[in-house]
Amino acid sequence: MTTDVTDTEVGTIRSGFLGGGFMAQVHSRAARAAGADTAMLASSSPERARIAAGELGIDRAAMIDEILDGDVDVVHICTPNATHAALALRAIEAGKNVVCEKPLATTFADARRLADAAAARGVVAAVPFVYRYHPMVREARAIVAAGEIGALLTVDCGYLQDWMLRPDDNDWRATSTEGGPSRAFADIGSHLCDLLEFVAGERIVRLTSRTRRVYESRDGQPVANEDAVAIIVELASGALGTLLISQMAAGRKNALTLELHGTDASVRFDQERPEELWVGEREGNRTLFRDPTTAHPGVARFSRVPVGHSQGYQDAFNGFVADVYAAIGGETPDGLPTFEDGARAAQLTEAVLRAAAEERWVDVDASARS
Ligand code: SOE
Repeated sequence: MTTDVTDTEVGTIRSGFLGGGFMAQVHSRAARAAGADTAMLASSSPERARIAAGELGIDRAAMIDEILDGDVDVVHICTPNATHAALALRAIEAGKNVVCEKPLATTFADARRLADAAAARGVVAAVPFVYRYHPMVREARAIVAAGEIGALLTVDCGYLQDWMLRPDDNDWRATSTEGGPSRAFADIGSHLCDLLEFVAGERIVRLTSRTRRVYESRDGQPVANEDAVAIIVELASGALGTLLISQMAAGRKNALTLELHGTDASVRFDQERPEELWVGEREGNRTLFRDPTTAHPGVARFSRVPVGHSQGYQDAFNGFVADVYAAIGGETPDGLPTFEDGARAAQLTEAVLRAAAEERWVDVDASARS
């Protein structure tokens, strides 16, 4: 078990950061925990970069070009959604490894191009679907993969927040120019679908959806995308399920829940209680707690602190960045979310919007072709 995050030191990796907000803070903490030099940060202005570099403990502020063309091994893109595609392509073309915040791009075509460009250039290119790094998510995935729930029948999943509940709650994500055509789904539904497919070990093949925009404007700004999405999904095995995504669910702060029902058992993960995994059976239910000594093979490495000391979101992020840096060092860590997964999320986003607009079932793969 890795009890000391510096065990995952990757030596002298030099990291650059584009953006100076909350996600840049999370990324830079994880980079330092992985033993990297957090060398440079660029933001929307030189002054903003200077302030953010000081607040986040980055060696120095820089201009974007200085980072993309400069002496860094990996670029962390933590800027508004609409800027991701161009910045990620620039970094790939400069031969940099890239960690790009989700959504990777606001269209599937752009996301697909980025995944292909990263593969052609031979750089490590990752997207932080970090909920994969909670140990009890990996335990759920191992239980399903071992056939311990039997054949998957149904799924009941959700991702609920309330930070956009009030009419004056606003954010760059709500505008089409910076946020893109989808907000709630692209921002958090993408996490939910990634985690569902990751744990279930199979893909969503068809879906139908309805979206809802509650306020046409926020804080005097027109709103261009959705607050909530209700989705019915069909997976490759024929399993059926419902997904509810909302950023206006009063009292729900970051309530990502995943429940899978099989012919023998069910499992339920609740991101707000990440140390636990519920297992349900006809003969009775039980709650598993994170414990590397009893975990399934391959799961123990995700425990980063001793049992009984709760692990959380930043620990999951630290595990993700440590795996990115290990991949830069030539390793192939299991379950690393790459630009391929970012492209998948963009493909699902377009399928969800198309199903809602045309009020019909959509074949996910086909929807991306037409
Ligand atoms: C806001 O919805 C947000 O910060 C997302 O952008 C993150 O991806 C999610 O993990 C938490 O909520």
